[in-house]
Amino acid sequence: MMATIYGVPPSPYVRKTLLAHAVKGISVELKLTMPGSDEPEFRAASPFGKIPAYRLDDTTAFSDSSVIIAYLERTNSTNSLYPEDAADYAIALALEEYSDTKFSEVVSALYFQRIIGPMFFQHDTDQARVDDLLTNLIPAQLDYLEKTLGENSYFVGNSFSIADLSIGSHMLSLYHTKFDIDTIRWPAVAAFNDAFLARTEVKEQLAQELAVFGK
Ligand SMILES: N[C@@H](CCC(=O)N[C@@H](CS)C(=O)NCC(=O)O)C(=O)O
Repeated sequence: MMATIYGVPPSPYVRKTLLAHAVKGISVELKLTMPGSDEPEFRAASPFGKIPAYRLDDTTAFSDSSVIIAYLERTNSTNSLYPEDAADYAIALALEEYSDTKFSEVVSALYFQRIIGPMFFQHDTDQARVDDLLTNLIPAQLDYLEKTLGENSYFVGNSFSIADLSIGSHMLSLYHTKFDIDTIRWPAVAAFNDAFLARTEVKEQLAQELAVFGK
């Protein structure tokens, strides 16, 4: 039986979950659901109305992108997203956690100000907030990511992991905002971003999102 994801593709956490399925070559049904929807079937999977939520069958459902992807890995080890080495595994999880909280906080704020707010909530842009995000808050996180990547192409070890998937998923929000990743200040982050955008499943995901935005 095919599992169901509740959510909308431009949510960074739904995006991350859809991409994990694509990386592993697992089909999944997407049931378009807005955050906060009070649809009972969705709320049974996500009591607080957050997307993504996930349903395996009539009786088993749960939410949170990290949880869904951890489940997926247990059921299908193809293209594993978690490093084998215990220390690398911990570091990858720590970067996923960082990305889904601290990095997401500033990126999602700009994404809301520039794209989601005006498009879906008739929200007027707060220019002072945008300026602070562009000049201070986002650059500080890109400095951290640049230092973390160093000379490497992946955040942990020599292969694509949950850390790259999570950071890349939020970078795709940044891509929508047209934030310019300065290649002089952040060469490794810019190269990581280009490589992420060049992945087949990311290109397909992006096309799906642009369709939602009517672009
Ligand atoms: N930790 C969660 C975060 C999910 C999340 O915050 N989703 C947002 C949409 S991008 C949401 O549903 N927000 C509505 C809310 O918080 O009530 C995950 O990884 O899935």
